[in-house]
Amino acid sequence: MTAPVDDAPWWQRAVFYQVYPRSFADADGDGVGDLAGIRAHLADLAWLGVDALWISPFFRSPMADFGYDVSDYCDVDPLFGDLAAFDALVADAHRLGLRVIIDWVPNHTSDRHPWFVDAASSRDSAHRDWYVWRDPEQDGSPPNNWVAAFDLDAPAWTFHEPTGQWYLHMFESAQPDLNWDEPAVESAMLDTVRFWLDRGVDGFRADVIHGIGKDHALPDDPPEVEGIPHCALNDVPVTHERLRTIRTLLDDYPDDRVMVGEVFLMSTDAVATYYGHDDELHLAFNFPPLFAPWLAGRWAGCIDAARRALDPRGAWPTWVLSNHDNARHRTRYDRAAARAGEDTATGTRRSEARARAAAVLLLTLRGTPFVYQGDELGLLDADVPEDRRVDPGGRDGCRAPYPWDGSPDHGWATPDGVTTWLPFPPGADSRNHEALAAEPGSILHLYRRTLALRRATPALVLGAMEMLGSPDDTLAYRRELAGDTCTVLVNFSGGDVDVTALGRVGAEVLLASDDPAPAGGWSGVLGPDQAVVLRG
Ligand code: ISL
Repeated sequence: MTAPVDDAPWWQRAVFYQVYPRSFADADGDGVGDLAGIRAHLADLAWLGVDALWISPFFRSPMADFGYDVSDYCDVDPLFGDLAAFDALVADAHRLGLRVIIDWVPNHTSDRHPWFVDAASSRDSAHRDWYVWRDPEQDGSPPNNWVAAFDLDAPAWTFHEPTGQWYLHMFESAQPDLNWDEPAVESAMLDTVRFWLDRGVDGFRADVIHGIGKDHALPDDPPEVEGIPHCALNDVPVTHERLRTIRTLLDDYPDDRVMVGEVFLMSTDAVATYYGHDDELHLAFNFPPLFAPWLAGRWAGCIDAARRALDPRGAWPTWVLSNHDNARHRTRYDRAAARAGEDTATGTRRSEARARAAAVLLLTLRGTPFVYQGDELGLLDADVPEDRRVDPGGRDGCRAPYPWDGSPDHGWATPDGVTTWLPFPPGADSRNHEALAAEPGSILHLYRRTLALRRATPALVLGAMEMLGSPDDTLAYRRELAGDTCTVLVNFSGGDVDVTALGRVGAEVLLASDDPAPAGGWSGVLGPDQAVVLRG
């Protein structure tokens, strides 16, 4: 029975692949990736077997936050190409069956956006109210205690001498927050959405979308907020109204355009509210798994929290292990293990095995997975020497250029004297796309096999998910759709674990994270950091 699969919107069935355009592929040899570079490698992504790309910002930008400071929402920064290059990319992607979503940055603009330049020109300017301005307190201090995301010692406010007021910025001072209470802001930002929908994009990843509503009173934050800067909370009802307006706009277009929102709240219950009642975000990132260590208990908790928060709303989960803002999961797991006393020899052996098992976990949970570029090569974060660090948020390591081959410039065609904007990740001479594509046992092929298995197995895509009791340090779950079932077992420990009690000895092994061609029935014992998918 295939009807439920065909009926479900594409974004529930899809595996997304996040492209960070500065670091994916470079067609013009300036050491920074570009749209033509992405286009030249679309066939590699189709070969891998992902369904859709999310491309991080490529809009005009002074690059204070590497594109998340936008100075023109409706144009391509010359560093990345032009609108024609974007159109060509989308046309080729669609020909290959790949969908394309792009980043939308609605919370803030660049301070060089013409709107802010005008807003800062005088208190009476036409765009003054498009941003959040406040008078100083009596002692001259900022209006409240909010701190900026990348420097928790600095206020989220910058004093603008010429006009004598503070302006709000959740991030860098070069990223002033838009004031969505001003109707003209909402309508101008909706126009930017229409602009790209009309150009044929399949949807958007919306940056810190929960920021578009803010409490008018701008109250002080409580002293302790878990893991995030205080002003990132912004959990107010008006945001949901605005999301409903955005949703209506998207749903009025044909072909199921999607919006996946970055709701940077550490509570899955809170994130769930941003799906509304199937009338706000189609999808929302859920970040606790992005910070979860490689521990079965923590993962069981994340899975349970997502089910409890999302299922009653009929909301569809998302799963993310890595992105451009955080250390890659392989690096995170290795660091945590080293802190816990794992020795180097064991760590080296387990590192790759953990990355492989995590891939199988990511791609078999119920929900839409997002693969961060390079995770399919098992990349580690680059070691970026101090004199090459560029990001104000300290996130350079996970943004290292993608190594395409084993040549000295790893396929980046940089002329003599030009270096890539960041150094390559460790071991790129052998850990690169070309080398791993030539090796059937590589992690790249494991991703490809798992993606192929997903496509061939509707239960893994849309099936219900039931957790099965399993020994300590392991997770076991069954996926089921219309009578088709398969079972996923994951071992989070560095030793063998006997799972015979699950009664699956002899079952057909559809996939094993450490073995390209598992033959015969399952033994009932999970190897160290091994994940397997069994039929039935
Ligand atoms: O990067 C972080 C931690 O190092 C996060 O707190 C991050 O700031 C948060 O996820 C919001 O991220 C998004 O908006 C930022 C931009 O710098 C990030 O790259 C983007 O993903 C501001 O636009």
